[in-house]
Amino acid sequence: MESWRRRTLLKVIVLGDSGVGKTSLMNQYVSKKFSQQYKATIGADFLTKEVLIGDRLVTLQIWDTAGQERFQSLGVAFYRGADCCVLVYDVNVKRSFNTLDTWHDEFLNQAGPSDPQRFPFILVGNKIDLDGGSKRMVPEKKAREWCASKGDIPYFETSAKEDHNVDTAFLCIARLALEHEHDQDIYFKTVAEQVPDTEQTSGCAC
Ligand code: G3D
Ligand code: MG
Repeated sequence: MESWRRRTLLKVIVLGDSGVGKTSLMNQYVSKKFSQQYKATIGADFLTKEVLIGDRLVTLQIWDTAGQERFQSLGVAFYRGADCCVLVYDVNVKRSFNTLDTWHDEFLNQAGPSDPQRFPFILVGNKIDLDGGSKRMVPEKKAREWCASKGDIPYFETSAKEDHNVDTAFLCIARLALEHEHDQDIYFKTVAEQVPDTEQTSGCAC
C-alpha cells in the first residue's frame, strides 16, 4: 500500500552562449511552444514543470538567463542551490562549443558545489535541424570527447524548433538532479502530500 508520495523541488540552471537556444529549449519542454512571441513574454527567472520519476513527483524549477550571459554576470542567486547544470551549445557555431569550458568553470566557481567532481552536468548540442545539418561545425564525436574529458557528462543532440530529443534530455536532467539532491547544501523543500492517518512510522515507507 502506498503510504505517501513526496514532492521534491529541484533547481536546474541552463547555461551557454547567447543565441544557442536556451530559452527556446526551455519553452519547448515546458510549454510545447517554439515562437518568438512567446519568448518575448517571458520575464520570469524560471519556469516549472512537474515530472513523475518512479513514484516521485518532481517539480523541476528551470532557470533561464534573461540575456545577461553576454556579459557573464549572472549573479549568485542564479547559481545558488542548483541541482543540475545544463550546458547548451549550437552545433553550427564553433565558438559556442569552445566556450563550454568557461561556462563549466564559471558554474563551479559561482555555485561552489560541495563535491565539484560529482556535480551533475549535462551537455546539449542544439539546432541540429538547421539547413538539414549542412551547416554543422561541431562533429558529434568532438562533443562526446569533451563530455568524456569532464567525467562522462551525458550528451544529447536536440532541436528546440522541431521538438527533437528535448523531452529525453530533460528527463535525464530530472533524474540526475534527483540523484544529486541529497548532496546539496541548500535543500529546497520536501512536502508530504498525503500523510497517512495511521500512527507515524519512521524510516523508508517503500
Ligand atoms: P538563447 O536563449 O540561448 O539566447 P534563443 O537562444 O532561445 O533566444 O534562440 C536564439 C535563436 O535561435 C532564435 O532565433 C531561435 O528561434 C533560434 N533557435 C533556437 N533553437 C533552435 C533550433 O533548435 N533550431 C533552429 N533552427 N533555430 C533555433 P532568432 O531568429 O529569434 O534569433
Ligand atoms: Mg535566452
